[in-house]
Amino acid sequence: MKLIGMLDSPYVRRVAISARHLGIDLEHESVSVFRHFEHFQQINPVVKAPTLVLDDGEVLIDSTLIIDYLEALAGPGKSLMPGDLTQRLRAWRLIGLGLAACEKSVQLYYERNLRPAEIQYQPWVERVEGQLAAAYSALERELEKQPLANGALIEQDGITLAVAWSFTNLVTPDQVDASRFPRIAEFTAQAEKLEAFISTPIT
Ligand SMILES: N[C@@H](CCC(=O)N[C@@H](CS)C(=O)NCC(=O)O)C(=O)O
Repeated sequence: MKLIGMLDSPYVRRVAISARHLGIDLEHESVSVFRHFEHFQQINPVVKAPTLVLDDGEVLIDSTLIIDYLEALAGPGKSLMPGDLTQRLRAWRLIGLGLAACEKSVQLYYERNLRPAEIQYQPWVERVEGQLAAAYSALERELEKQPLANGALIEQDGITLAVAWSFTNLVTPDQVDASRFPRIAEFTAQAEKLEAFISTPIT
């Protein structure tokens, strides 16, 4: 199986890190949705990263669905999701917030870097900045209520949170003041020391 996409995409990176924690080997091809658009199109005409190409040539998209597939392949006892329903619900909430933070960071990045300055729309930018701050504020409150497992016990909520925070720091660093989100910053600093994170560097 081959994972297509750049590791500076939080979606690609969460798949790569999850695969390692699930004990699944993925070949990785760094193809950019922008710089290698035509090559990407040949692999997947929709040009979405991540793309997972299965051994029989079938193509899967969307990080959450790809991770779902990897979870199914890994089998029982290896899941990155809690078995207990209350904890699983919390994980779904946190993952949703982490993915929203990724999406809002991507939107800001595209607005600032792809749209010519003269047609950037400030009310939209402010709306997205507010949504990004709201997602991280909710995550910070969640960590205050209950710490997240880290280290060898890290699960999908922790992986997604750390990948999101590192990504926002990379593409829109002005949006993430570590002093406003100290628990998230500390959690991510520890997660980035894990082998699976180090071996899938964001840059
Ligand atoms: N919900 C998707 C989002 C994937 C996504 O938007 N990836 C970006 C790269 S970070 C992409 O493919 N951008 C190119 C495009 O949308 O045209 C997921 O979880 O995989």
